[in-house]
Parts: sequence; C-alpha cells; structure tokens
Amino acid sequence: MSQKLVNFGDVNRKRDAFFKILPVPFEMTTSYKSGTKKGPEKILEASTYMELFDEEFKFEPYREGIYTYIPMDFEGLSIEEGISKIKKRIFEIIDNNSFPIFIGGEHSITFPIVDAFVEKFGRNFTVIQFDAHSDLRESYEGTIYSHASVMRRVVNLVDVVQCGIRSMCVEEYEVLGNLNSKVLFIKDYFGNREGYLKAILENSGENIYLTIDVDALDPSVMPATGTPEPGGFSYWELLDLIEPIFREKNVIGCDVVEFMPIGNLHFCEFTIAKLIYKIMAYKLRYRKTYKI
Ligand SMILES: [Mn+2]
Repeated sequence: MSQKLVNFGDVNRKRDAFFKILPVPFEMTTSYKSGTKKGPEKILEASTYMELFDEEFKFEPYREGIYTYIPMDFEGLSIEEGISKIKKRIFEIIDNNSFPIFIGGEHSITFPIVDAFVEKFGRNFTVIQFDAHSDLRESYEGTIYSHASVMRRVVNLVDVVQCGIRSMCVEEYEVLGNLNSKVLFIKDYFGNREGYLKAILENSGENIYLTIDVDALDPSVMPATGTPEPGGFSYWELLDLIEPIFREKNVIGCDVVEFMPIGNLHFCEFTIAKLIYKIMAYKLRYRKTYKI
C-alpha cells in the first residue's frame, strides 16, 4: 500500500506526543454493509481540514503533540490472527504517559484492545460504550469475534456500561441480568438527561475506557455506518454526555469504530474527526494527575 501517511490534524508528528493514534482498519465480520476498513484513512484525511483551535476551551489541543502510527495491516490473516495481532500491537503502544485513540474499523477491535489494557494495567477500569446496539450475542455468523458479539467478550474481562442502546435480540435481552453490564436504553435519555448521566457515572468506576460506535449518533447525523438505527443522539447530545465522563473520571483510552464512508458525504468523516479532536480537548481540559 503506497498510501500517504497522514498525521491527525496535519500537525508535526511528535514522538513524545501525549496523543497516540492507531488506525485499525479491521473488517472481517461486518454483516449488513461493508466499508469500515476505509474509515481510518477518510477520518485522517478529513482531520487535515479542521481548525485546530478549540473555541469552547480557548486552547489548541494539538500542542500536547499528536502521533499517528502507520495503519495496521490485516492482509491474508484469519479473524483469530487479526484479533491477536491487534492485542499485541496495542500492548506495545499503551503506557502511562500518553492517551491512545484507536480508529476502526469494525467494533470487533474493542475486545483485543480491552484485553491488552487488562494485561498491562489489570482489571481496575470500566468500559463505557456508546452504541445503538448492545452487541451481547454469544456469537454471530459463526464467530465469537463478530462486531455483534464484541461486548459479550468484553463483559468477561471488565464491567461495562452501555449507553444509547436501541437495538438488541431476545437472546441478548434474556441474559442482561446475568452479565457485568449495565444497559441504559436511549429512550430513558430523552427528557431526563441528568438522570441518564448520573446512571452512567454511578455505574462506572474511577478509571474508564471509552468505546464509541458512531451509530450511537442519529443516522441523520451519521448515515455512514454499517448498521444504522433510528433515534440516536445528536452531535452535541453525545458530546454533552462524554464531557462529564472526562471531568468526573480518569479516561485511559478510547476507540471510535464502525465508520463506513459513503461517497461524497464528506460531512460524516469530518464529524468524526471533530469528535476525536473534541475528545482530545476534554482529556487535556480535565487532565488527571493520577494514573491507573
Ligand atoms: Mn453498533
């Protein structure tokens, strides 16, 4: 692949950067529509057009440094090999001095990422997931590593709080009470934002890993995803839930997954680039001095 290597935001690549970005264009189990492997490239390209000044907090988050790694390559690998390659790579990258952001690719990548965090830092963190789907099936279409079963793998590692949920099958509903998962249906958000936020914060520990499936957003905001579901968050509704998580907790890393670019709908990749940059702003604004 002779793809131009873009650094997020088109800023100078700093080795000792606080923000480390790893593109993970893994796509092996997508069921409805495919194209998530093109996601990271499009998001990085869109990020080069962003304003780098955060007008809300009045600083430039990129000044703490951004380092985007070479995208991972899964050519010729089986699903299992791909999953273990991700875990190994993440284990190499994560440390106590930087904030990692993983750009998918499909949601399946969250399991090996969380697995690597557990191996490196232990189980003392909660995964907060924003998603339309609970992804709690035991397996899907013949693999336990499907995007549709990823959180079923993750709940075996650490506690999970699932937000924005508006789609699940009866199998998932029936096991709910028996899993290390707190499902917060999106229906309970509308009209009661404060209560919803309180439930997120109260059901999670001090250290947080954040996984954002872009289909948590409403399809009118984010049509470019494999399995869109009506009735999602607006851009600011989502950010207004994410900001307090950074303010109240110690977020140790995050992923943004399931973006599937569509032709000329450039606003979609731009929306995600901005979302990632906003996450950087929150991380710096509420930077905690303690570590996991
Ligand atoms: Mn989803």
